[in-house]
Amino acid sequence: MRKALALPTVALAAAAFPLLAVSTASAHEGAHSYQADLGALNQSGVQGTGMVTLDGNTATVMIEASGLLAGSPHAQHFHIGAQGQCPTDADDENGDGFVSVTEGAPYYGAIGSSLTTTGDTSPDSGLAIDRFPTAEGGSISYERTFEVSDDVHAAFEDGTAVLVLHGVDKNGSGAYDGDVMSDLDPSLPMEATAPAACGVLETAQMGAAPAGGAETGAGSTAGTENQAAIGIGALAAAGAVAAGTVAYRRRQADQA
Ligand SMILES: [Cu+2]
Repeated sequence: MRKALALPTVALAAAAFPLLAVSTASAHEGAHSYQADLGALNQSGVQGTGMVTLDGNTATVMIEASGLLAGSPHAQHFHIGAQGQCPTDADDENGDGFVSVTEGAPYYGAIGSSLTTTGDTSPDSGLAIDRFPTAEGGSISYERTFEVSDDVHAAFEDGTAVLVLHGVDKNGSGAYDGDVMSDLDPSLPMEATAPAACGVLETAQMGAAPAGGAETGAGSTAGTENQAAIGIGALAAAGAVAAGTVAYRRRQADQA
């Protein structure tokens, strides 16, 4: 009878302890958080925020954006390997009325990761339009955890990672169309691939604040200031990032 009683206790401890271990470890291993404030390109009117937590090469990405062409897919990428800047609408070098992906490349570089909803996230999926978010009501709320390459990781560390969302209804027709064809794929309208929003992924301090504030009295002041500066939305995002990381690790553990 004693064994029958003891077994459930062991099982409960085994189930609970890994979760505690994961949340403690991720705070102390130095996961880094980055944030991009998205600015509109091609007069899209798009606004939004990207948040990325990198733990080694494991990236948890959250994007909230609005003002996009409703009901249409929007390619989204980390661009890397250039100046870590965004172009402006004045960078329409060929005068076709669009700042294109090619014209933006000197600023934000090539695709480092494709922020798809399922499957491959490499540059190979850069135009996998059926695996990018559709902007229901003109908004995108994206979250995914996946592995990035070493060069993407390096770009985050040296400040040259840039978040770019594509797809803009420049002529206001309600669809991707028009006479100008894409510089990336001549079978697609330029509107489908032209950048709609861009933001440089800069280091966010929020990743370290909760641990310091919780452990020491001195840290609580800095933590409060960060919370005020970053805002409630970012804090909610931080919680979701942590939850996503745990969920991801559990999946990894299940597969192992
Ligand atoms: Cu892109």
